[in-house]
Amino acid sequence: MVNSENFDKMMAEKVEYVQNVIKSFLPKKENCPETLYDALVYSMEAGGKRLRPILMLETYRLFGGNKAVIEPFMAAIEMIHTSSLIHDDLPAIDNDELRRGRKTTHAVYGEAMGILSGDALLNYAYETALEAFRYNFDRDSLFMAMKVLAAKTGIYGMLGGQSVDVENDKKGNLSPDLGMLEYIHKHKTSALIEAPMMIGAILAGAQKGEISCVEEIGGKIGLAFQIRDDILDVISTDDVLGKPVRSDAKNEKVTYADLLGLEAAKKKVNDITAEAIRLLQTLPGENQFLESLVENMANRNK
Ligand code: GRG
Repeated sequence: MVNSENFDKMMAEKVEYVQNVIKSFLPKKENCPETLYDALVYSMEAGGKRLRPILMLETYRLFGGNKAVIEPFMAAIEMIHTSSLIHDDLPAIDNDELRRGRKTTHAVYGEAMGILSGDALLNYAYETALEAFRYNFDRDSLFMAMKVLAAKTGIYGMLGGQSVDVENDKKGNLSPDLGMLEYIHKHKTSALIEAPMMIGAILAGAQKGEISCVEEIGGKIGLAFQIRDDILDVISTDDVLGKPVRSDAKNEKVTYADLLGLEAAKKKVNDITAEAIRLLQTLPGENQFLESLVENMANRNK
């Protein structure tokens, strides 16, 4: 593990590097309708922790990867994640007006532009990832990475989980229990943690069994991350989180904190995280920063 002072310094450097990578892949202003361009850039430059591209990069490094071919995928995963946040905030879903410390995209540009910029960013993510085929790199690995990116985002991943989530509330006809909640979290949230880590492993040339292990690790990190998100929704403030707290209560969502109680939910986050780190340590290679990042994600305050 990296000590906390070094961790903060390393994290700041990595975020800066990721920001530059993202910037270099953003659409060009020319030929892009002006408001659509503004809305896209507004949402992508709003900040955010940039965890998914960093998890991708660090898993890539764990397996010895050191080429620029990872960069279009790093930008693409953040575009997909950001598009999901834009849509998640829409009036039809969570109806939130604050995200990443500023007004949500639909609150600034209107609902129609919120829908369209989310769609445009999702599509542009694939245009961006396909840029990797311009590099002199193994085509089978690129194809496998594209497949993971698409599948983990789609109906068998994030979108599938989110569609069950919108029915999972106290007013709906589903009766959410821990099993259903785990399904939702594993798809809605874990899928977009599994994807970047698997893509990092694939592009670094990891073996099939190692990629499966990385998928399992990503699943655990994602589940812990979402339970922590549910806890923060109860115990934090709008200012610290940069998004509205008590959003789950407002939308009558059932969460782990509801079903287990806060203390048991916190214990679950710690137990799953310990298991994820143990599994990471079974993989060849070593990445102390990655282990610290996983630990930090479980204890995060925002
Ligand atoms: C348009 C692709 C697309 C999807 C729409 C709305 C939706 C389907 C999916 C929502 C998925 C979602 C919001 C899951 C919650 C995951 C979560 C806890 C996100 C917050 O991630 P952070 O904390 O955010 O990493 P920052 O702002 O730091 O990047």
